[in-house]
Amino acid sequence: MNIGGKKSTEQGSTTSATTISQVLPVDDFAQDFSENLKQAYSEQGAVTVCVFGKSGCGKSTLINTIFGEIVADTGYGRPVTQDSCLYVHESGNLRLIDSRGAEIGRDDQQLQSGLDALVADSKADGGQGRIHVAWYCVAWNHRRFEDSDVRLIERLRGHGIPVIVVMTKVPMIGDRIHKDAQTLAESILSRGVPVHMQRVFPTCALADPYRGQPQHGIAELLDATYEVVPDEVHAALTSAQQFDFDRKRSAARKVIATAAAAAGLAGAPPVPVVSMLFTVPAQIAMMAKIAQIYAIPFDRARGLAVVVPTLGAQLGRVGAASLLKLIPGAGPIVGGVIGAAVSAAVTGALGCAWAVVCERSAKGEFGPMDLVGNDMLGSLFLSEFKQALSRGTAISRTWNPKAA
Ligand SMILES: Nc1nc2c(ncn2[C@@H]2O[C@H](COP(=O)(O)OP(=O)(O)OP(=O)(O)O)[C@@H](O)[C@H]2O)c(=O)[nH]1
Ligand SMILES: [Mg+2]
Repeated sequence: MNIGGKKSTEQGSTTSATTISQVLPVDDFAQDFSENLKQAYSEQGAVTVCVFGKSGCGKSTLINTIFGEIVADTGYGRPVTQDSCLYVHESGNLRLIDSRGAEIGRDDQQLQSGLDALVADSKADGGQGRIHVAWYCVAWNHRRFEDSDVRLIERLRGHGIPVIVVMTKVPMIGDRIHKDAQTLAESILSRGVPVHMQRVFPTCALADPYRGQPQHGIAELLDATYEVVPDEVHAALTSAQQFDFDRKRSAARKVIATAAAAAGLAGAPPVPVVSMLFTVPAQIAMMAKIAQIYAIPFDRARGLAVVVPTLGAQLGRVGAASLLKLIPGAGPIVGGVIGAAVSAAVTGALGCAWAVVCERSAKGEFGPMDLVGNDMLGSLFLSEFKQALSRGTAISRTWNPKAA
């Protein structure tokens, strides 16, 4: 039950900080967490998205809106072939192929040979580099959809790649898109191109408050992307995208519920309070998976995870039993031991509090890691942990950081 196999000697319902630091050695925790995190990242795989569109049509802006500012503007990526205009950018959970600076119509030959090279590569390495979806971007005000566009889409489909046509920078009033955008969408579809759902997805990735233009269409594009990519890369897509946090929360809830249920079973024989709190390997695996869902970079996740030993130390001061009284129906902690229901609630609360830390970090609320105050992080974590505990064993179902 204990991290690093160390045995707890704690018996009473309140314990000293020294006892907790023996039960929960910081170094052992960091080591175990790092190993679990490495495993979570290596198991997740990557989703491959290929983005086409004329120069300046808004590809990078769209990519940044959905995946965060990871690749599109700064990284040049690896050219697919010599003098290619397709670039491959790779991060843990995302492989992005950007037709940066390419002109469809002018660079057709290069684009097609780059595409063929990518598909051949992916077949050579057992389908690992398979392209899961192509976003074919057309700016609403280009007003033309040419034969070369049709040819490239047909080539993509010929390679078995689902194509989503994205119209970019589309002005909208109320729920009506600009009539010229509507006309262009109709003319694209009249060409009979084999595109997803036989529809065009109008988007505006960047709101323009001066013109009263809202951001729109991004959620629909993301939903369509989930529909076309294979199930086995949904987890990677959920981790990679930084737009729809409901999807991340829902994935985290599942991980928390599974770990809480397992802790309930594992905790069935009563165990000492503090050793139960944060020492179950399944809890560490749960935390690693949640960090992966929120795509927290490895070093940052390790830095943030110090909240757990910090909470252990805080509990040493306030007394673990007083905290466990927050759990509805927990009853008295007899002889410093707790049973299945409390184990499940503690694991659930730990997962919920950690997911809040991860979500706020992913949204950039904490700033650079060296400026993150451990006190601030520690008190956030403790407060979330308490709130989650007081919601009881059903927390994993009801947890929603927006409401917390
Ligand atoms: N208002 C508004 N401007 C946008 C939108 N999308 C892109 N832009 C602007 O259009 C310009 C070009 O956008 P990029 O995202 O760099 O275009 P790109 O397709 O990546 O261009 P290349 O990398 O050269 O092929 C930038 O000034 C963006 O700010 C949008 O949805 N709304
Ligand atoms: Mg670009």
